[in-house]
Amino acid sequence: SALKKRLMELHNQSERAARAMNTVKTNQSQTVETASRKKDLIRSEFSEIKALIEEKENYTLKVIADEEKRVCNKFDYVYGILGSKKKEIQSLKDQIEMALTEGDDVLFLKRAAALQQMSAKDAFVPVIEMDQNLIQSTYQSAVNLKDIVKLSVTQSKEARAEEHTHKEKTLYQAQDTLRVEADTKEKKKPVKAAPATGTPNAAAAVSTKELIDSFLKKSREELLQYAANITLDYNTAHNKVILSERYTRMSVSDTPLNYNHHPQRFTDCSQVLGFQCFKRGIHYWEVELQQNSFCGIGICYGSMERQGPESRLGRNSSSWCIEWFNSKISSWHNDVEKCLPNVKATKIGVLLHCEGGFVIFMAVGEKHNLIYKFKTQFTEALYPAFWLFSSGTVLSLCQVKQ
Ligand SMILES: *[C@@H]1O[C@H](CO)[C@@H](O)[C@H](O)[C@H]1NC(C)=O
Ligand SMILES: *[C@@H]1O[C@H](CO)[C@@H](O)[C@H](O)[C@H]1NC(C)=O
Ligand SMILES: *[C@@H]1O[C@H](CO)[C@@H](O)[C@H](O)[C@H]1NC(C)=O
Ligand SMILES: *[C@@H]1O[C@H](CO)[C@@H](O)[C@H](O)[C@H]1NC(C)=O
Ligand SMILES: CC(=O)N[C@H]1CO[C@H](CO)[C@@H](O)[C@@H]1O
Repeated sequence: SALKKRLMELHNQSERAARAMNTVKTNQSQTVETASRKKDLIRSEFSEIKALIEEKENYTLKVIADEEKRVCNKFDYVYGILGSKKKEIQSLKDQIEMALTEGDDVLFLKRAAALQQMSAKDAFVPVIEMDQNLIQSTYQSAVNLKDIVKLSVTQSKEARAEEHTHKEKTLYQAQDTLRVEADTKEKKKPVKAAPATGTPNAAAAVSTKELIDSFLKKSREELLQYAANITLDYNTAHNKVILSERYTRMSVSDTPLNYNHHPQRFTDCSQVLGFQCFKRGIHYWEVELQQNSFCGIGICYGSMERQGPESRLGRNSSSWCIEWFNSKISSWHNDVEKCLPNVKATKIGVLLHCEGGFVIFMAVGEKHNLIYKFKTQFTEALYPAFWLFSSGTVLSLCQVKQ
């Protein structure tokens, strides 16, 4: 009966295997179903996206077509007028020719007198053209839409890449932790406490505020006393950022440039840093925006990441910036965005006070010139930093004469 028991066991085992097979099959078909449902949902999301874009395309094309029609109608009208004018002139010409063949002198003189009175004015042709502002802004709206789509598509690509590296990092960290634990068990090393970075007290906060206010009251001439000449650091430039005019002008290339590999180079975000860095003192520089649909001006620590979505200005704890995103202006630090009122100025002043622990962004030449101020305790040297996204964006560092 040991054999019977064995048979029982085998019977039970086989039943278990059969059940497991069923589960696998059921789970497989469930997976197929779930995936197919999700794919349908994604398809419908994308067809909605495409419809929205197509609607925008249709609308944009219609704006141009309407303008074309308006101007063509005018051309037709003027052409018609010119046609009847031409007929009028022709008939006058004919009448004069007839009169010249008149044999009877009296009749000729009479006719000539009458014809002298008649005149044909030159036809006036008005200037007719399409509204260039309308055409250009309509085209620009399409370019902006493209930039937004491009930006969000590349960002989700970067986020996916980051997810993978993050998983790897976590794995390494887990291994490191095990190793560290083993070490401490052996050596019983005391754990060092992290240095305290206590919040500044109220008195200090008040004096910082006063200090900032005193800078906001300064005229541009006074600020220029702190002027720093800044040039751009080629080794940090992303391979779509073109540097020109002796490293003071930056723009965006449509095709990747063949910059050599460098550990300081941005690989994912089209950014570049200044060559000069500031650890102490007060520094002021100005940046001219020549086309600012998508760009950012800020400062960062030299230790800021150069890879992955976190290397974008303002998206980490090591950088502070103002960003122009289509028609929106925001401040960014530590991945926190604050929307700001629009500014017309195309020249932006940056005042960095290292010891005071603040950076002020100002609209040069505007009455209320404050765009935004960040207050913090800087712990490392700071570099001027720039993000340039859309093609056509040009930023120039103003060289200050002293
Ligand atoms: C086989 O399964 C039955 C009921 O499912 C149980 O009573 C029995 O003890 C099992 N036999 C063995 C040998 O595992
Ligand atoms: C099948 O699905 C169930 C419930 O979803 C789950 O508990 C089980 O682990 C799955 N089995 C396999 C082999 O994937
Ligand atoms: C856009 O225009 C095309 C052609 O006129 C038309 O077939 C299509 O339905 C329009 N799309 C939308 C979303 O309005
Ligand atoms: C900045 O550069 C300009 C031109 O190269 C020079 O004339 C000026 O003295 C410099 N200013 C400072 C503060 O270094
Ligand atoms: C390098 C760096 O500063 N990384 C930080 C960027 O900011 C996020 C939070 O927004 C931090 O988690 C990162 O450590």
